[in-house]
Amino acid sequence: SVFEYAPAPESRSIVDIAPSYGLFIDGEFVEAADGKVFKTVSPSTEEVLAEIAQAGEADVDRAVKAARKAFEKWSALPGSERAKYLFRIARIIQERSRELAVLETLDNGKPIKETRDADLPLVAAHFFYYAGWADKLDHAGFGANPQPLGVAGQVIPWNFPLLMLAWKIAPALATGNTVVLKPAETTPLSALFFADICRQAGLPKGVVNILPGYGDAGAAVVAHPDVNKVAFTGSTAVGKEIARTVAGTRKKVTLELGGKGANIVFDDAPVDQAVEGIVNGIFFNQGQVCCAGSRLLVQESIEEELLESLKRRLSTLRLGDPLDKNTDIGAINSEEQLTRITSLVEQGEAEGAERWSPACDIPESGYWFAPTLFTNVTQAHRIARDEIFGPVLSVLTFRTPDEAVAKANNTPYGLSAGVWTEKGSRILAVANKLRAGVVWSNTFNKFDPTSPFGGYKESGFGREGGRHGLEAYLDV
Ligand code: TXE
Repeated sequence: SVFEYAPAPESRSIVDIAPSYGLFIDGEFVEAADGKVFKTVSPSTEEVLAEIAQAGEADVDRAVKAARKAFEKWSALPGSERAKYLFRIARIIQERSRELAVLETLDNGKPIKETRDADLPLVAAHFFYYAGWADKLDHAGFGANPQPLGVAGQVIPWNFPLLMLAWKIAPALATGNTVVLKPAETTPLSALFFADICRQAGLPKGVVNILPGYGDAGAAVVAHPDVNKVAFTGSTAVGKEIARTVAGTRKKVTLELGGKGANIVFDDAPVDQAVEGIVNGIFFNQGQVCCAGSRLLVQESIEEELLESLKRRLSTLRLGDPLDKNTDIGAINSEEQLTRITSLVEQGEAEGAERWSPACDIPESGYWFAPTLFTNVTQAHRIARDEIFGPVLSVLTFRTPDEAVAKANNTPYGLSAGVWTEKGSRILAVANKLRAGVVWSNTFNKFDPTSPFGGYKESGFGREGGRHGLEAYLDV
């Protein structure tokens, strides 16, 4: 029975990383067809963590075939049976969450405080939530007997490796689809650990296949003729390429892309609370968050007071070893990302914005970027327009609510926004005018599996999470 749960053997103690890992295809860890491997490093030390089999086109084909075969039986199971597997996966994630949190922190560079208190609880919550839907799809408002699509090809990024996996895999399995998932090249470890959890949960072979590799492997998953649905989270440029690939096929697609979220602070906002929200909005996960509040729009009359308290607060942030539970700011995920952040910040300075960072010791090895604040920013500056995806906040001001809304919406993106004010009527009036998939009020970066998440405009289309997240995996 799937309810016979055996705890993890003692040997699998925290941070027991093997020297090499295979691809996970049809329930087995295997080498890549062409024998290729790549290395994953710890961004905080640059130490090699493990060697990983690198998927290519032949492996994608093999995985899709396994997923297709598994689909016949998996989709025919009663929803209540699929739910048991998902509940079991959720429980094992909880049981093994310390190992997973450490692994994620090592491979990604984010603080253990975040993996332990945010990523892992949300990952488990996602599986619990969608497990609950598996036998209630008839009641989801989609009509009687909604049907799964088939094989879902899923490509995910490195900023929330395991959480993005959960957002993709949990609804796919609950609805009776099978999965071929490609994790990001810089963060394959937690997805491979998850593959092991699937085995531990007794999930039938081929229902979940995990193919670490680079963009070419992602492109092969997207293009495979026997993939019925594509789900992608990543850059807007790759999202557009994927949209072009699936155009003219019968594949369904959901895209969750970049953002340039505005955090709007009105003069009646509780300043201390707003400062916490601003810090959380842009420094959580080193700002490598699609819905980050990367633009602060502050009402002119309180600019000085707010910036003063913000700078004071930034001076208390602790940057360093992500495994230290007191660390607030960890490492940037990769050298490439660090280069991208650095070059945009240099452009900000070159365009005349004023750069400020608190004093902080940057470790000698690893990829680091100090929390950074830009004032004297105009809407034309690149740091006000481009997604930086790093711990960099651009501050702009406004006088009236209409001006705040106009500036907030002045971006090709539309993923998130925040509104800080004591006035309930203003929250509703402003939120309804913001072209963003999520608007938080007097808080920021609050996530919940019951709530749909996704973008307007170039931030993508389709929703993940909540009842809406089921829609992307069903024919109704
Ligand atoms: O993303 P990519 P990168 C944004 C953020 C960041 C920038 C670049 O602004 O600075 O994108 O990051 C796979 N077909 N976001 O280069 O390349 C790739 O292997 C199919 C926002 O890391 O989009 C990885 O698994 N797949 C974002 C995944 O796509 C392809 C999160 C994401 O990588 C592919 C990440 C292709 N042609 C970056 N090329 C968010 N929305 O949260 C690459 N991939």
